[in-house]
This record gives sequence, structure tokens and C-alpha cells, in this order.
Amino acid sequence: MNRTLAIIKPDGVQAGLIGEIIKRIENEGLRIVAMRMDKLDARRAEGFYYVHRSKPFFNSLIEYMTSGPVVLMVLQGYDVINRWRKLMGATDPRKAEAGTIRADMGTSIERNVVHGSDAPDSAIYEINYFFKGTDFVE
Ligand code: 3AN
Repeated sequence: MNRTLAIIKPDGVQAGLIGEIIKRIENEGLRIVAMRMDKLDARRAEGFYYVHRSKPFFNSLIEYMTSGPVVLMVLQGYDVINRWRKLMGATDPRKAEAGTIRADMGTSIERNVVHGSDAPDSAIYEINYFFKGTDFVE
């Protein structure tokens, strides 16, 4: 699996960080093979974060993820899941390594600017959740 789902979350779009984040993706040598802006409603956000449905932060997470537009992207490249997660940094911006997107731009463990699939099976689920075959360029 050499593809992963990346999301620029509502706080990132709101703060005008789309360009900076895409620049970091391109500088890393990852290719964007599908991309669109979207505004998630609760049903779609809940389905996407299904694995977190019983967590105490679930309702707040859904409220945040539906609070404004997002940028959905499929990234492609060798070892892309790990490379994108390394660019993002740890979930909690305070614990994220210096120079990562979350350390530089995140404001809390919830409002952490970006999403990336964490494993090959979740990448397949997440990519298919938002994109269909004809959305991809080669
Ligand atoms: P990651 O996005 O680093 O893979 P996950 O999958 O554990 O992290 O969490 C999904 C999203 O849920 C995070 N990006 C964040 O917005 C939110 N989140 C995770 N943990 C917490 C928490 N303890 N409190 C509030 N929100 C959280």
C-alpha cells in the first residue's frame, strides 16, 4: 500500500495553512493523486471516526470536524503512511517533534490541523470512504 489519506482539518483551512501544508507534502516528495475541498456533515464525520465512537472526546471531535471546510487528499509514494505521519507529528501538538506540522501549527490535541491514516488497512478504508476510482490522476 503506497497511498494514504490526508486531511487538512477545519482549523488548518480556517487559519490559512493549506498552502504551507501542501508545500511540506511536495517538499517531502509525496505526490497528491486526488484532492478536493469538502464540508463534512455529522453523518459523514461519524462514519469516518467510527473507531472512536465510544471515546469521551467523540462528540467534540465530530463538532470540530464539521465546523468548517476541510481539504481531502490522497498521497502516494514509497512508505507514504509513515512519511506523512512523520511530517504531521504526534497527535498532541505539545508532544510533537519540533518542525512537524502539528508542533508548528496545532493548538490542542483535538485541533491538530491534519489527519493521516495510521496503517495500510485504515488507509484503504479511509481513501475509499471519500474517493472513487475516477477521482485519481496518474
Ligand atoms: P491521530 O490523528 O494522531 O491518528 P487518533 O486517530 O488517535 O489520532 O485521533 C483522531 C482525532 O481525534 C485526533 N486527530 C484528534 O483530533 C482527536 N483526539 C484524539 N485524542 C484526543 C483526546 N485525548 N482529546 C481530544 N481529542 C482527541
